[in-house]
Amino acid sequence: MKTLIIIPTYNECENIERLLGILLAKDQKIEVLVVDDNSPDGTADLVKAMMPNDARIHLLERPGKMGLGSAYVTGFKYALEKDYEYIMEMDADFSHNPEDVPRLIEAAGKKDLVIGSRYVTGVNIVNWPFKRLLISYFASKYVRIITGMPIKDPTGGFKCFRRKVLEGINLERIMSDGYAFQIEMNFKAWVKGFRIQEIPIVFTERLNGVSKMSRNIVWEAAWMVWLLHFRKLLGALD
Ligand SMILES: Nc1nc2c(ncn2[C@@H]2O[C@H](COP(=O)(O)OP(=O)(O)OP(=O)(O)O)[C@@H](O)[C@H]2O)c(=O)[nH]1
Ligand SMILES: [Mg+2]
Repeated sequence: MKTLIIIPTYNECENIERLLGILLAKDQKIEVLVVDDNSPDGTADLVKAMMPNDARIHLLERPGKMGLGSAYVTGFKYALEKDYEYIMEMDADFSHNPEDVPRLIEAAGKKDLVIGSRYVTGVNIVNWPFKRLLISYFASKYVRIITGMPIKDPTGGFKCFRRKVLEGINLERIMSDGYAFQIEMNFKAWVKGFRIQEIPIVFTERLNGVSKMSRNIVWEAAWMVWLLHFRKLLGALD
């Protein structure tokens, strides 16, 4: 059964080649899909240069920076058109350790959605300023209290979905883009009764390249949890 690792990129020229090399060397059943938003630093060109050497590298190019959530939705649709059983989300900046990929896939063999979690065993984050850590940690608690969803790291972006989860969620109706995108996917999977498991990972702040995340994605997440909660109560979650 094949795995597709979806990697959204925006200016990741310092990371992408090395990351793809490591991932593809792990297992022949692993393929990668880079969803690049016309990165000015030429990330897509580096991927294209690698493609003739390995048929397991795929690339979707979008005309401009359109956000993380829509990049993943595009990647999910691509995966569902093909025969992938395991579909993963992963950042390009090595915050997610490629060495953890086999563990996530293995766990997904027995579950429907596996989340690489920073908060199962204490706080596993390297190199974050204390303030950012506090925001993330309490945001996770806030999400849990309002939605009732029993997930300790609802905003984490290192995940493995079984195909049926993505088939069971209406991808046209995904509303959010930043941290809220992760919450929304988890919430919709949870409401549908899919089995979710968190496994511990260590998250390391990026060493190369710059962050693309803005302040307002925190606010998007803050109100999105209420929207999701009330839609569920009204039976209007789709
Ligand atoms: N295609 C696409 N990829 C994006 C976009 N925004 C971010 N990314 C990618 O999504 C992943 C996560 O973005 P980051 O900038 O690392 O966000 P973050 O991890 O919250 O921020 P840092 O802690 O600073 O790394 C990276 O692989 C980015 O290149 C976007 O608009 N489009
Ligand atoms: Mg990052």
